[in-house]
Amino acid sequence: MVENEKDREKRLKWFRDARFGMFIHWGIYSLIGRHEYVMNTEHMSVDEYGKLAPKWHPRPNAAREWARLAKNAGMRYMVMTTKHHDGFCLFDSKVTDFNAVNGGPRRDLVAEFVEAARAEGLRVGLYYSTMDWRHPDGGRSGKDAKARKRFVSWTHGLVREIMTNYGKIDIMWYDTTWPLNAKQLQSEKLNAMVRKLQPGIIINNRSGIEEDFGTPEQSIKADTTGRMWESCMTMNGAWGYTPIDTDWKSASEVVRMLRQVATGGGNLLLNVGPSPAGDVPYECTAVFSQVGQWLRKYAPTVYDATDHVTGGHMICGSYTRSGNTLYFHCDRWPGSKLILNSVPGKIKSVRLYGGAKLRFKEESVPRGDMHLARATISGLPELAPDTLSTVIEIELEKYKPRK
Ligand code: H79
Repeated sequence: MVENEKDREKRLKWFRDARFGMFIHWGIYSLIGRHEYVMNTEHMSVDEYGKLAPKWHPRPNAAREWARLAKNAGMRYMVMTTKHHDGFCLFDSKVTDFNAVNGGPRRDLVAEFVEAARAEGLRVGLYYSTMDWRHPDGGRSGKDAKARKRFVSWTHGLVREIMTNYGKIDIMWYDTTWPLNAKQLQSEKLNAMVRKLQPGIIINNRSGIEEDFGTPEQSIKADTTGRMWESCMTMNGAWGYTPIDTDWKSASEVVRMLRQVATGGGNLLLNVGPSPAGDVPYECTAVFSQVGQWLRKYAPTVYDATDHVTGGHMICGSYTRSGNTLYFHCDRWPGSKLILNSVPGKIKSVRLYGGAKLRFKEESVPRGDMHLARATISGLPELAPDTLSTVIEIELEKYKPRK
């Protein structure tokens, strides 16, 4: 049955409102600590790589700490890798032996994850990469029809397991289909099965079919067609545990990314690569707690404010908007006076978000045969009240979208 737009929007409602989620990349690659691609980048054979599995002994229920961190950071959902390109399944499986219950952990890590996220009231997504470096048919299925038949049936079997064994799942997060296209992978049939097993589920666009939402990776790029989107970003440069990469994002960078996704009506799925034991790197926990603290004050300026506000480029920051209220997020504090160009409407009042009213002056600056609008807000504190980002709330008489 074809779903109409209204029903799709109903299904997507919680996701559109979620704004912020935690991505978890965890697997036997975490033991090496050099990126989740290590099997590929260091040319490890299937046998050599497989020897890692029995060596993995993560702490029981490590996911509970991740879920508490996520909740405290203001995140509303979590997505975890159930199988990355290396083929190791973090869940109990009858389809493959290469799984967490059969060796190493000897526990179903997906079950632990789902239980932990639910306990914190978070929505749950499962990541599954249909690319597979281990399965003998994984690579050759691109050209060999017999291999493809086996590999596609194997893949559908694994997806069936994760969509069957853990109760309600909110997001199906596919990754790379290489070497197959959607037709070869029979993605239409695959996703029909997923929707039958999980009515109400939201599916990303990486099974080769557009489905419910777009997934810009390592970039924040709004979809301006109204289609839902979610940017996934790493905290350092890798998804899997890579402590040698110390180029961590700061709390202000995360707050800025949140404002950027809010402006474009999308979500931020921010990644954590836990250690083999299941510990979240300190550099992440520190940033998450600062972001959470900021969000407790400024939540409405990013969760409930969307819509692209087209103002001229400004060095101090940028807007989100809710109705006739603009929120100017100061990435760089201007000192006692803030000058805004091209405010989209006549200003009624200005205040520090959650604080004192501020003076303002509106001018029309002649330029050739045009008049350019400039607003000067004064009486600001010399130093930024909030170091991560201070928001100035501007109430307009009526928001006038600029072309
Ligand atoms: O799971 C994460 C990535 O492993 C996966 N998608 C996210 C969510 C992904 N698969 N493929 N790609 C991303 C693009 C591949 C980039 C690569 Fe590379 C460039 C692979 C080899 C060169 C980056 C640099 C990874 C290894 C070295």
